[in-house]
This record gives sequence, structure tokens and C-alpha cells, in this order.
Amino acid sequence: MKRIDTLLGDITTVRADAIVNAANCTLLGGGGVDGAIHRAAGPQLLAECRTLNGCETGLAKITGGYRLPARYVIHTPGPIWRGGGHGERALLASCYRSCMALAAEYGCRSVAFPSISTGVYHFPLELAAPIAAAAVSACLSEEGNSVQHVTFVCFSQEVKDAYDAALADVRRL
Ligand code: AR6
Repeated sequence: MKRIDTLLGDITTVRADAIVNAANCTLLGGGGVDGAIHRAAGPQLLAECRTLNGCETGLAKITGGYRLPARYVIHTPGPIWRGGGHGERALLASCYRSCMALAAEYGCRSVAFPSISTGVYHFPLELAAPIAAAAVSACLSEEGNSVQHVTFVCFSQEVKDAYDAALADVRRL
């Protein structure tokens, strides 16, 4: 049975086949969850990222997990919120879809996501959570997708409440 759930915690401690990094287009590290993932994975992660030549907003690239409990890290640069009229919603949905597609390509059964773009990139949480829930739910229901279990790893109770509400709405549809 495929499932989506939420967890209050630190994504660097999550034992999933792949964890997702809310990166920037350089893929060379930064603050927030990106900084935490690079610190926990160790310098080999940055070394592999240097070989990737960056990534466009809304797309994703995969690396090893190195010292993390996760086998892979899927790096996706989310959109910077610029008022909502610059394709931000479509780009955020594309991040989740791109990560799910890469996870499936690598045979992952479990994937953990942070709340992409809702930190330094200022995407409003109440808009981001329903986009994330809908995009992941649609990908999970595709036949032939190896992914069985998706977790939204929430760094605060406020974030968890938003994702729990968004998932409840998706399940009602
Ligand atoms: N585990 C889970 N979630 C976390 C963790 C963690 N260890 N640390 C922070 N969060 P942000 P963005 C949450 O700013 O908005 C970086 O510098 C955080 O509370 O990490 O996509 C990149 O290099 C928030 O809910 O990512 C980019 O330049 C969520 O993760 C830029 O920030 C996303 O916040 C990307 O900004």
C-alpha cells in the first residue's frame, strides 16, 4: 500500500532511499536544509555536486548520500517567491515531479522531502503545502513508479500542520 505521511524533525537523520535537498541552482551548498545536508553528508557530497554543472529551477539531479543514512540525495532548486506572477507555482510543482521521477529511475522505494522554497526563498507555506501534496500524490499513483512511501519532513510544527492539512484535502478528493 503506497502512503504519504509527515514527520516533525531533521531530514538529515531520516533513513529513506532518497532525501531531497532544497538547493540553489549552483548545487554548491548554502544555508537552511542545504547546509544541514552538506554538513551531515561530509565533503564528498560537495565534490560530487561540483561535477554536476548546476541545475535549473524546477529540475533535479541525484548524488550519493555519503555519510547520511539515505542512499541518495536528490537536489532540486525551488523557485524564489517573487509575488506569484513569475511561474512560481508551476516551478514548485515541477520540483516535486522531477524528484519523484528521478527517485523512480533509481529504483527508490522511500523518499523524504523538506518543504521546498518555504524558507530563504519565501514561498508562502499555505500555498506551497497544497502544491507539494497534490504533485506527490499524483506521482505516487502512477503505475510502475517504484516509490511506495513519501515523507514530508517538517522542521517546525507550523510546517507540519500545513502539510497535514494539505494531505487531508488531497485524500478528500
Ligand atoms: N530538515 C528538514 N527541514 C529543514 C532543515 C532540516 N535539517 N533545515 C531547514 N529546514 P530552506 P528554500 C526547513 O531555506 O526556501 C539554501 O541556502 C526550513 O525550516 O532550507 O528552498 C539553498 O542553498 C524550511 O521549512 O530552503 C538555497 O539558496 C524548509 O526546510 C536556498 O536556501 C526550506 O527552507 C533555498 O531556499
